[in-house]
Amino acid sequence: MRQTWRWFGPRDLASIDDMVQAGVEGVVTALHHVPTGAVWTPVEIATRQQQLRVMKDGSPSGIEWEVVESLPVSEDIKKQKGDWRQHLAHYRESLDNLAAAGIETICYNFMPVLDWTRTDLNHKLRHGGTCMRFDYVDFAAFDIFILERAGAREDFPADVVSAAERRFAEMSDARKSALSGNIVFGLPGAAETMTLDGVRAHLSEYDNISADQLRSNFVAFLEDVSPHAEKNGQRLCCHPDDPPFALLGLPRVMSTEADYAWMMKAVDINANGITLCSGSLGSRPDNDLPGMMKRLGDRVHFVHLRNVKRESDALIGSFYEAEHLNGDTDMVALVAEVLNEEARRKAEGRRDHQIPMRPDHGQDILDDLGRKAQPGYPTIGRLRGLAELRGIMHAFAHPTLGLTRA
Ligand code: DNO
Repeated sequence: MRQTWRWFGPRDLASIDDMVQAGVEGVVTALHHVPTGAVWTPVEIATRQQQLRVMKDGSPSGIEWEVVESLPVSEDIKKQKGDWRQHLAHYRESLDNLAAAGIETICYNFMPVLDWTRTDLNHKLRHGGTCMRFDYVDFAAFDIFILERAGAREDFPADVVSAAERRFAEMSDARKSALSGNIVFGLPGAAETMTLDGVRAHLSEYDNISADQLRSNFVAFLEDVSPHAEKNGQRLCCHPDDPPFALLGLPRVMSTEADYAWMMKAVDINANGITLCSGSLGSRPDNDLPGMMKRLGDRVHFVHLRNVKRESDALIGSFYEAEHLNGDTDMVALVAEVLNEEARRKAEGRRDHQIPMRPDHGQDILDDLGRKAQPGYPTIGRLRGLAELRGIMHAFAHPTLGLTRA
């Protein structure tokens, strides 16, 4: 596995020097400042590449931009409205420009309106650190009583609705606005940041878009861009819905193994692949991560290693972001499957036999606390995750265990 690290650009509190000290081998980044739908020009791409190549003292960093996360898909493309055809042309052009700069792995997602969603960004843990959390009752309280979305009540089980009613009655104004902020104002990497009215307007655009319609729009996107990526020697990889279930009445179509199997079949080429995010998928008990890696691995082009702890046995429920080795996903079994897949590809002579992974998210611990990094992206918590994952990889690579690191 290629050990990569997400970097949000020059304003990221984790610097190039930090990444080098962490032993990172490659960088995951994006042109976050370019509006969704616009072309990523060769100049902008080259500027980002240059920024990465130098340390504070001017010496070479030795690390390169290896994965794009994300080249965002516009709402117009998801809805097939407005400028969607032009946005597709821009997407292909951005892929060409990235290919010319030597960048082959491109992550994106197909979640309507909201990207990833949490209700708490600083949930206090017993050890004194903090993590992100998704509280289903808080989310229901937001949807039913703050956003006041028509039909919201019917989308939750009755016990959740009554718990949300009680929760909302006790909520301070400060908590109400923090909760709204956490949910809709955009977490790092999200393409859009919005107001409550903005969300209502976006939601109404999906009134007539069923899950099946969204799937068919998704296939149109894939049919357009993935053969193009294949021709360029690139690999697209779709990030799962986070959390992997429908929110705010919006369709979500990339939440389960069946969704991925369907997507791969819909356009059956290598460039139409997967970002296996163990944290996103892992918040559903019916997603078996090591099994998914085994069965879908042929087209897994990027891996996010992260763990969550589910707080109930229900299919949909609350969860928090656990330590990388401590949640509900068996991380050792998952890493073993990724290494098996790499060995299989190597034996086949595939040039993409090394799969980039990044330690995804991390708890805020030690000096992370109060440092106000991007939510979910503290330096020390992530470094701890990387170190733990690296330990597993290292042990598996040892000849006595019989798995070879590609
Ligand atoms: C959160 C991330 C997401 C992800 C996008 C991919 O940490 O996993 O923001 O980058 O959904 O398109």
